[in-house]
Amino acid sequence: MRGLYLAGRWAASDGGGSRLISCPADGTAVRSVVEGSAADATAAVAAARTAFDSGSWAALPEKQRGEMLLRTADLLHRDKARYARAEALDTGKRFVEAEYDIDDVVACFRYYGGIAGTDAGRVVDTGNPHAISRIVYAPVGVCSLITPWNYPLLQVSWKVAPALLAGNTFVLKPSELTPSTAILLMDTLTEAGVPAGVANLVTGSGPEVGAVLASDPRVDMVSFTGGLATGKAIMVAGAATVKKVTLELGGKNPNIIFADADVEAAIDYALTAVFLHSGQVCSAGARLIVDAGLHDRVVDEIVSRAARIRLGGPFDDAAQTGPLISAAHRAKVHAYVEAGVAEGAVLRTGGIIPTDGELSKGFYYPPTVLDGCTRGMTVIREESFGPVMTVETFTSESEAIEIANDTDYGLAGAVWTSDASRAQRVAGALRHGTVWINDYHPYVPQAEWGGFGQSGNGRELGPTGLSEYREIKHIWQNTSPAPQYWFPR
Ligand code: TXE
Repeated sequence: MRGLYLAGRWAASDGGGSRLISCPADGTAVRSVVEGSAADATAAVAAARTAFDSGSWAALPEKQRGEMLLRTADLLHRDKARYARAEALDTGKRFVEAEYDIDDVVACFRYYGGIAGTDAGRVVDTGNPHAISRIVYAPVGVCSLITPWNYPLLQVSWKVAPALLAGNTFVLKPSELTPSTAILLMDTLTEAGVPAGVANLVTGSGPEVGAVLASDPRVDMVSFTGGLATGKAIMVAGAATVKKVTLELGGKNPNIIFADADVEAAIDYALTAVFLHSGQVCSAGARLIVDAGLHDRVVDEIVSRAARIRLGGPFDDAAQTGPLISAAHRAKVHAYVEAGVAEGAVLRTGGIIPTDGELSKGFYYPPTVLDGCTRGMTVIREESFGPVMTVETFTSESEAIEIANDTDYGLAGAVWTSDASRAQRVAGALRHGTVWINDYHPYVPQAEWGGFGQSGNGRELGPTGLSEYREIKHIWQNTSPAPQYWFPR
């Protein structure tokens, strides 16, 4: 049984237990993993601290660390089927989607491996001929990396790759629901040459293991992706020792369709925006905001297509999307739908938990459309993180922008229009970290990802995603020191 990887070795838990991981699609047992204890988390932090303080990892030329990331990418590609299978069984998502995810993980490691050694800081022009002033980078130190269950290895890769490139050591805690690919990754990193103690893993729960990783004084930085409430708790826990904290906490993402949009494309993408991976996507376009004049045409068609989406398990070739991650999560999603209806929304399709046949074995929830929504409703304000589309309407561009920005979050959004000026105007006005124009969901590891408002702090991916794992240092050298006698002799 695995789950605890400390100082380059698989270890037994100190006082912890075990957890059976089962597939959300049908409840079949996947594997037993270590349910780590607080003592395990403390030991992992100690291992990462010792490795960091030895100085040897940070002292390697960045290029060499980059080569290890490139090797990691190659090994992940080699073992793609194994990784995708593990990911599909843990999450219940379709195997083919899990394969896409592993491709994205490979791309992330390749990106960070590829930029190694391309930015060593800068020389500052001080105007002083007797001074050399340089800006250089140093690793932050020991990083706690805490990740969720929706895109398990992808979320891990967005943190692990830049953390390693920058010369940090880390303790990774994947979601207790989906630890399998994080366990596999430890062996892959070791095979790629990452030295003992640099990469450490503790599987287990948030309150037990995560809380230690967020508060241990020997941790310099916490990078977290997950829910808003947990993100706030992590900030509080880190405050005692002023840790650097970066957070990605989801969103309530608007998808705006103007009357001049390519309606067929907008409808097609609106479905993917929110129903992909059954809505368990931080950037899911859950809020459809449509021109009032287009409402009936767009919503009728979306409702009819949503009702035909086929649910099924990872290896069901006919399935178009999978289950939710857990019974508890499904209950939460359903409660949001019920709250919406209670607050006046019109349930157009979905909203009923399947109780017959194969689907009754898993945590399935049907694609659901709530029409006639207004801004004060709970289902508009809070993230359901399920296959739930809400529909709001507008009658002017400024109203569309106002509705889309009326959220505590600010992760992502889209605008559909054939008017290039309007597209740029609206994209510029949206207070969201990613804006798609006539598209939804694409991202590349070269471009930053993260949110405004309560969607989080900091950015992942791109050069900024690397900067988050760096301290910035100014080195000043006086090349010909001579007394100044500010204070007389
Ligand atoms: O997340 P948690 P949950 C949102 C989504 C979802 C909600 C709750 O709306 O419904 O969050 O999901 C660890 N100290 N997102 O409860 O608990 C936990 O073990 C340290 C958005 O599953 O935040 C796991 O590893 N760590 C999202 C990780 O935090 C703690 C993706 C995330 O779990 C901890 C997932 C603690 N006290 C959910 N408590 C996104 N941004 O993409 C828990 N954890």
